[in-house]
Amino acid sequence: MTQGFLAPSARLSSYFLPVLKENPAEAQIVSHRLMLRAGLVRQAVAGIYSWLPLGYRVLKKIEQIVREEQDRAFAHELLMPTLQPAELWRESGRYDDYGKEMLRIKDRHERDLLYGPTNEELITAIVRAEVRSYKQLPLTLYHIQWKFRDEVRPRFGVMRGREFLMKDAYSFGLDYAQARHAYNQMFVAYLRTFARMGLKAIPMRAATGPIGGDLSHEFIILAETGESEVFCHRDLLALDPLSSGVDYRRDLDPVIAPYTALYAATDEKHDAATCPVPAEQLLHTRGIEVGHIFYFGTKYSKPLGAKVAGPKGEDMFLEMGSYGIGVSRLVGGIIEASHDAAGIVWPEAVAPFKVGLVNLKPDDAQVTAAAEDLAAKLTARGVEVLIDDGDERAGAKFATMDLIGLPWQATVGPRGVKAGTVEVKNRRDGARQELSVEAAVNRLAG
Ligand code: 5CA
Repeated sequence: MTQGFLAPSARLSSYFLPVLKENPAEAQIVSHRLMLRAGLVRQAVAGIYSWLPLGYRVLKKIEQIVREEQDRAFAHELLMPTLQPAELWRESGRYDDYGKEMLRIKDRHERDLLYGPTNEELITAIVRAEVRSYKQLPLTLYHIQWKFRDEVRPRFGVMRGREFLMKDAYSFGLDYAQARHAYNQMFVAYLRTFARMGLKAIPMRAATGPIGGDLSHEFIILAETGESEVFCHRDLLALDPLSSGVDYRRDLDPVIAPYTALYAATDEKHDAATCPVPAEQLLHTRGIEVGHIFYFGTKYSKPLGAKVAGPKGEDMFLEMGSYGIGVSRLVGGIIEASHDAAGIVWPEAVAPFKVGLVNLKPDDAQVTAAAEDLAAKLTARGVEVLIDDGDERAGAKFATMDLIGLPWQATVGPRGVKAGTVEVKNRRDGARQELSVEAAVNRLAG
């Protein structure tokens, strides 16, 4: 369906889609190569990218799925700035701990600022100033904002960038029970979010690193080119989080139990000696971390003094967790999981357009009228269409369509116009069908 905030259609003759015929030498993994070749991004400087129109549409669609599932789980969206005052990070003790990964900036008054690598301190400061009573809890807030981490080795394009788009949520509860419920809500929201993007993301017990705390899960999609080494029970691949609805107010332990009951761990947590899974059921592979959730109790609320009056009037420090999704990393991750020799194969939910409409003879008035008519009928049905009305030869047009990976291709040419038909091709399985215009519209709008 058309997403109201994105243009419903575009014409290649006037679009900005700089595709590359050759593989760029600097790209080591397939998603990075394809993102450059399909004109999705261009590097500004190491680890920092501009999002070109086609790539930006994918980024926005991923962002929107993330947003819908956060909202459904009772998290509320806000927007914090990219720049933060250093004082807050001195309060938590992380200003020095974070080391060279943090980009430190001085303003004209010599005040220390930093480009946020994450937002625990800033959100805690907001909540400590406004939330005074246990009656205002529990509360989960999130934003989708650019982060900066001066990674030693930015690589693999948007997968390990220095500037990257993250969804980060923060939960505030009165006690462990509230904090744990918020953790479970995000656990389930993550399962649904990644499944909607056509991904199998497996939650794994993980180390907590600089965010801290003692309970954490990474959500990892399996891919040979992934940076993490992972071990998990094969049965995890068979679970489908979208097979039933979910009530986020209810106890969610039974919903997450099928996932947490099966063994899954990154190499940091895996121990071959104690691993309970028999070798034939253990999957040992690599993966891409697309999300990470943490419960860390009062790690930030205590040093920052974030407390509320409890039911008996006593001061209680807020019990917190934080929950990240790598929105820009997901663009690369989805391509790693879904491509073939000819190019990207977008899952429909995140495709920049649903249909690529190839006009084989733009200088033929009848063919062009038929192509325009089909485009108008499709957009009227809410289908996003990229119309190739350029004058390249047919082979080059089809190669570009395959490369950019729109789920469907519809071809209008002189032969079809005479017969009153359109050729419809599915990008994933390559199946082609000659359909009447009406049948084609119904198929593509279905
Ligand atoms: N504050 C917590 C949760 S909000 C946090 O920052 N967690 S994180 O460090 O694990 O990052 C969350 C997600 O951002 C990761 O799971 C990953 O998908 C993404 N991410 C982290 N670093 C990068 C990077 N350098 N490039 C692209 N994405 C990244």
